[in-house]
Amino acid sequence: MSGRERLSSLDGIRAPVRLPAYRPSDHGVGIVHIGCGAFHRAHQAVYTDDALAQHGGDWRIRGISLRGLDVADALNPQHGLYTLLERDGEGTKARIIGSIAGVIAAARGREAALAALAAPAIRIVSLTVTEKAYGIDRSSGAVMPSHPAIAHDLANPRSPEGALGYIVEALRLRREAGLPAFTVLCCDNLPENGKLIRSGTLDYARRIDPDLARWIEANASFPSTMVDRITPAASERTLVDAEALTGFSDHAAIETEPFSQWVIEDDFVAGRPTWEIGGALLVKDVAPYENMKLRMLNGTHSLIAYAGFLSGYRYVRDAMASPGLTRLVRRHFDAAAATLQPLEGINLRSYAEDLGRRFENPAIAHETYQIAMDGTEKLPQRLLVPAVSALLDGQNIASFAFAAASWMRYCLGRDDQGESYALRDPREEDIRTALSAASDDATAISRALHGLDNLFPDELMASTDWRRAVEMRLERMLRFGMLKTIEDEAASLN
Ligand code: CS2
Repeated sequence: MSGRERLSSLDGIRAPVRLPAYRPSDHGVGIVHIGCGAFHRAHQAVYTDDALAQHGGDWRIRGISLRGLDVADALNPQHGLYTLLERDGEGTKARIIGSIAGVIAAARGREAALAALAAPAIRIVSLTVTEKAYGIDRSSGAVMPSHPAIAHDLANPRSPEGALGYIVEALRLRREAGLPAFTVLCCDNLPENGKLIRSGTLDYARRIDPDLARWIEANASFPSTMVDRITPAASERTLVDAEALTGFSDHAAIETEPFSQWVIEDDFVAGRPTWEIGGALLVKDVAPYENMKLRMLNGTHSLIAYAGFLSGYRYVRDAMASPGLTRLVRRHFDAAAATLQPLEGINLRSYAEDLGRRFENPAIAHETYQIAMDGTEKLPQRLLVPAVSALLDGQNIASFAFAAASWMRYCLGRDDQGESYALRDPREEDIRTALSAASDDATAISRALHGLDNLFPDELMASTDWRRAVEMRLERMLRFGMLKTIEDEAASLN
């Protein structure tokens, strides 16, 4: 870091840097956000910044980091201020966001985190903690007692560590204090995320205190949301550019693309900021938007991540410069779109074209390895459930099979040059155990990975067409390498 003064007020920052059009300290906190990573700062905090500028209100955000101290240590000395860089081929625009009031690192102060959640002014608790953090079984909606945070919190409900544990303990404290409940707003990329968190929260609460569970059911709400903005992890370059543009050193700067979308189920028990000011869409049913985004954007992202990483493409934009892989990307957009219901006001063809352009954004360095992380948490909603729908509707399953085979190839943990890498998946151990019992041919690998508990839907497990489609591709990947397999698969589309 340079010797420049640290960002900590709005004084001395000049156009073209955009400043909050309100005085942050004039507004109280109304939201607690759990998981204040780059995505939250590029997305919900920005919509809240827009709403505060237009309509005011006590809607600033207090962050809680469940793990780690970095975000709190970066943001607190800056009074929550940070620089958002929006990048595309035309250049980089900087904006200072003022909606975050500060961040509590739970690792340093569980009491402070619970007090923040139980504060009378809090009306919304939103979350971006990643798919794996919840510990909810997707098919039953119950919590998984073997999940580390759930196991800990069920045994120690008054001193929680996980997201659900914090929410339920905070709601217990509120009920005890005669305070109203709050809206729980999940902003992670999970299908029908509100419903899922609701059922996990209620199941967890029931195991501790059935009466509390009934109170939560009657008083809290859990709207679903679809969130979208491609936000790579901040890099040294992010910080250097933020400093050059603002004149201040900023340890919490982040970078993102110009595009942003937020679709929210309008079901809030105690009000909400006017997020529509920043373009959020408030609707009755988020599911069709969520499916579109998870299947077309995230599904294709995962395909690019596995096939691209194994082809030596470090960033999504590099993968998009490969003619073979882009053909497969476009095929995937079509295959995913074919599994969706029509959505009023949305043309899926133009949505796909926009996605292609977003993935190509030359100014966004989004690592394939970052997206490849946590595959077992991402595959079902992104690739496997739509594959079932394609299979049952007699549509072409090739693209889903190609993506699943790429993930399997990735699970081997070494690339075509023999270099090894960490899988970074919460089920890494299960994957390793399954593979170590299998021989190294495609059929055995595919059988072992299909056999992982609770991952592949039954319809795919039982389909010889599906299994053959995956195995055949995996076999080519093993024999000829990823680059050649992509070229051949793309050529076969002619
Ligand atoms: C990505 C998402 O890392 C990933 O798994 O697919 O983070 C993606 O960039 C966002 O959902 C875009 O809104």
